[in-house]
Amino acid sequence: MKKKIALVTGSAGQDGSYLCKLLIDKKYKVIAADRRSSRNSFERHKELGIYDYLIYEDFDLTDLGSIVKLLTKYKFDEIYNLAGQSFVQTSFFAPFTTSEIVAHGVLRILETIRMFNLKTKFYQASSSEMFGKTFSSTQNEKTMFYPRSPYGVAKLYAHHITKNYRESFNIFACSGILFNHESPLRGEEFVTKKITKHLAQVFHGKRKYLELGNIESKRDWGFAGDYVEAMWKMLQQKNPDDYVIATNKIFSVKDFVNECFKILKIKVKWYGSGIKTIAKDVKTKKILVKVNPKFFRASEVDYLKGDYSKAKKKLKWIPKTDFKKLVKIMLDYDLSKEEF
Ligand code: GDR
Repeated sequence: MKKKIALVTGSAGQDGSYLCKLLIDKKYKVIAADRRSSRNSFERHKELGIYDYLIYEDFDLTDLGSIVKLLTKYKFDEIYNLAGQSFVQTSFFAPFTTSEIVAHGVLRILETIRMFNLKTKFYQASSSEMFGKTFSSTQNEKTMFYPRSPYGVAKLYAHHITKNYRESFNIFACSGILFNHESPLRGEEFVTKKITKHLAQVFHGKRKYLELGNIESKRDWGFAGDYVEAMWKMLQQKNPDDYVIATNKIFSVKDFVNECFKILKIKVKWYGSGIKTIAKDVKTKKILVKVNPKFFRASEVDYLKGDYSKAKKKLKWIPKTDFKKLVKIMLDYDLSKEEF
């Protein structure tokens, strides 16, 4: 049987790496496309043992020529667009760049598919950040959007334009509205990885304390490895559609920190509130966590909890990794990395 060909943009990132592995395991020919500057040394691909199985191509979402060149070079069966500026905080300092990549980048791909009448299926990485200042206790595909950052606004444009091209030009285009998804391969700018890495360093005596922003913020945290399976499943359906992918459980940033201390068997006590919050080791009295206003955002998303019942029903997808297990695999990974 002929191998399916898939394109993964942003392949060097956390999701890109897990998705490439999943597609390789499913015997796809996988084209891994990244901006030259984000390619680094493909550490994540090496970590997952897929480096030698991928075909690497340069790709830039801000450059229409680069998109046309790549999309017409291969006959893709599936395109997964995971590239982009994915850090919410950065989007407040680089709103134009963020919009160019996150919003117009998607339009460039869709226009290329339309103009060249490409028979590919298309997956767009939408985000729970689009719900932002939500008024609903859980968010699903029908919940109103209220983005709270240039990143969230740009993602919302991309979400709507994907739907618009699906409806206007009959393109098989799906959006996965993914809630926060983490793993040992998560970038260090995101809070979960920062916590596990910095606490592993504290544990091994390489760092005095962990500094955080808003620790009261609540998220629905899942495992990236589970979530890429949902992406693939979306493109295997008869009809294109949009799906929320989440765990339907919420925990605060502080809960995440406390879970780490539990695993480390360090008893801590929290003192103060807001920017004056600290956590001290009960035994040694040393400060192990401090809140620093530097890490607060211009406007915050306080609470996100995803209702994934549509994905459960139609895709037969459920998250396999719960919060405790997720924290454990991330912390164990960093404890072993930081040991020497
Ligand atoms: P988020 O993830 O913005 O939800 O977007 P992030 O991990 O950056 O923040 C989660 C929450 O933690 C609070 N926080 C801190 N965040 C960071 N990064 N660093 C800190 O020191 C810190 N202290 C507290 C934040 O204020 C926030 O409330 C992620 C990204 O992966 C997006 O690309 C993706 O679309 C969404 O998840 C779903």
